[in-house]
Amino acid sequence: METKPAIPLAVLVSIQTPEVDDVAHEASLKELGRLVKTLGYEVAGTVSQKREGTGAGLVLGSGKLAELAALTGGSGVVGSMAPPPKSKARQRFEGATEAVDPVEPDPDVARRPEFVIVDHELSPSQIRNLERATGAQVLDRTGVIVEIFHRHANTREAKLQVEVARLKYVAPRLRGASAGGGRQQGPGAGESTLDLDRRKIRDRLAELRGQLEAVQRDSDQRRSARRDQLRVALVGYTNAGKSSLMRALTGSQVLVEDKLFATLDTTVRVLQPETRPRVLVSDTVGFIKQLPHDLVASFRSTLAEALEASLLLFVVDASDPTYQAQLEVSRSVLREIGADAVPSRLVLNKLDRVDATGRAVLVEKHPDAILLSAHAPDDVSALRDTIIAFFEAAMVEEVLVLPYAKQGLIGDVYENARVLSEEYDETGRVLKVRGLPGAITRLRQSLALR
Ligand SMILES: Nc1nc2c(ncn2[C@@H]2O[C@H](COP(=O)(O)OP(=O)(O)OP(=O)(O)O)[C@@H](O)[C@H]2O)c(=O)[nH]1
Ligand SMILES: [Mg+2]
Repeated sequence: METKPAIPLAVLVSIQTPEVDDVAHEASLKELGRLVKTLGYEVAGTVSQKREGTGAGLVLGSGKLAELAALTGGSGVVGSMAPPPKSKARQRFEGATEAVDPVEPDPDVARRPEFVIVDHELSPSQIRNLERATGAQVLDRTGVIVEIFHRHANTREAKLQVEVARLKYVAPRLRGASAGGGRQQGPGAGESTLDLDRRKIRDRLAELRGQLEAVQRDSDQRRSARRDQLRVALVGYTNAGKSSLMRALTGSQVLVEDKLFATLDTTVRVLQPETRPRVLVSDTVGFIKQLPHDLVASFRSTLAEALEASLLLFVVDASDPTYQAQLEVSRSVLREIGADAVPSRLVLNKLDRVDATGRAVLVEKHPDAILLSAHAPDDVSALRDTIIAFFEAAMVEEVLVLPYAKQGLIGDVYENARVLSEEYDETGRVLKVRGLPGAITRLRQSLALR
């Protein structure tokens, strides 16, 4: 008889430190809930505590810890000799592929949450202590995000990048496990498997990096072939509506979903209706609060699309009460990858969900922003006009001479510039063109070669 595996239950844990106000705390917790749902778990409860900071060894005070343990069925104390239920979480990181852990049904007791998800970055010993006290598997925010990326990655490049980030997340946690594990398992025993694990991880990382380099060379080439084209990139917080705008602007069928990190791979499509020269639009991976540094680093090449664009459309969900914090996060990620020098326009999306008062506030706060709804065709068409106007302003008009011996290059000219007029004289085809200065310089160079 086949039984459907039950959806794993998870308890969220959050600590509100004094510098975090109630709105931000609520929002963060709500976001964590959505992340956990994206992972395929169901949120069974929440334990929050106001604290000065997270203690070195324990995340929660003893009272709250007992409250949490009552939910998960753990002892509520760290000092017990019961070994942590470790490994399951670790095994999953080490390559087990099943999407959800099957849950053993126990008809006698109500199902207990088997995951504790903490809205903070935890040290390896904090994870271990919490696992001991709760009897559940513990994941921190980073662990959840890394895991989501792992499940959603589609292209070879994204898969390789995520595996690198994942191994880098696991490695220090293994190291942490040695400190406590050695004591309990007797001298040497834990240590040697640990060394083996670490060596395996190092070897695998080296192998992955080699593969990534090869894949990235290919994508660099593809990008370099596009370098002179008119390019605009949609960037911003996850779920802001980048892919929705991408669809509306390019008529493409990219994935739009009301979940976090729906998009992990960059897609490039032509702005519709097509212009001359055509404009390429890229949809990119979204950002999130506390995006693990390794993931930022490993998505550098995906985000290179953003770096090389002439214009960034900075998409924000204006209907979200915490949109300003999201904006800040996105800005800092872009700074981190060095894209803050690229000209950008702020796009305040989901305006259909903002009332008149809210709109007035937005206009006042962000006088230069484009306010729109990705679902309103008129708004999208106005955005298209703004994009075109941006490129028009950057374009120059020049005359190129295409020698008779080089007629084969005409396609290149048409691809990268708008041909305003064509005449023939004794030197060749004389073309008056309009395009970006960089594109025209490169065309001139290729016409002058030999
Ligand atoms: N009401 C409303 N909903 C919108 C608008 N734009 C997008 N959405 C919804 O917001 C959700 C997220 O949209 P996406 O386009 O997938 O967002 P994204 O920025 O690509 O998200 P990630 O790929 O996860 O980073 C979807 O449910 C969309 O239908 C809008 O203008 N108004
Ligand atoms: Mg998307």
